[in-house]
Amino acid sequence: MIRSMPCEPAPWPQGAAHLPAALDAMSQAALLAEVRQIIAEAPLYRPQMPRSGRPFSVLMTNCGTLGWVSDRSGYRYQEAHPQTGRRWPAIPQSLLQTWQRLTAYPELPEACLINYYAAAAKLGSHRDADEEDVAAPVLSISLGDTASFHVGGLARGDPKASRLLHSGDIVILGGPARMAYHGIDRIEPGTSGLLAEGGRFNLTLRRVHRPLPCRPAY
Ligand SMILES: O=C(O)CCC(=O)C(=O)O
Ligand SMILES: [Mn+2]
Repeated sequence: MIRSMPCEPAPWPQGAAHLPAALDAMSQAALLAEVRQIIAEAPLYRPQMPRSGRPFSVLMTNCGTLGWVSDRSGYRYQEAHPQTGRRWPAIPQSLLQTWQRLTAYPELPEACLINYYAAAAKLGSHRDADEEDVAAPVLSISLGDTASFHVGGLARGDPKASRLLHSGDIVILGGPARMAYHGIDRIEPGTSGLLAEGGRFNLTLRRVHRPLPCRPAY
């Protein structure tokens, strides 16, 4: 029996964009060096699920004026690393420029969540829903091993479409897809030589607060 192979990836909802190879090899290496510096100041740690305290399979840290954290008391943004108590390092200029180049949003992101996926790590289907400003898109960058990423609709049970995200790819969830369910189903170990230790980093840039309304100039 001859089975036809799909030529096109399954369509994503309007507002969800996959930009393959958005960063070339040099930009990926430069960004990775910046991520390593951030981790030296703000070490990766293992977050816990609200209430149960069950550990995430993904390790996390942040840069920016705010960082996203999760522990027994819930999900939230805070100004300091939960273990060191120090403020998060600044978001690198290169990431702010990527945001400005690829989003039409007039304000800069305040938070950059850095996830590290070892071979067996995954991230269950969820919405990025802890931000006050949902007019701003979420922009995320993949570095390292390939990952299978799904996007669904606004309800958990809506159909999902998966794509492989390679090192240097960027995903934007904005407009009607800003609150879409999404997640990482698996990592494909050994598919990238970028990280000496293997695995995958994902950097998610988010605007948290709504921009302040313009004040009249008296
Ligand atoms: O790793 C990814 O590509 C997605 C990460 C994500 O959705 C998140 O951290 O909220
Ligand atoms: Mn997310």
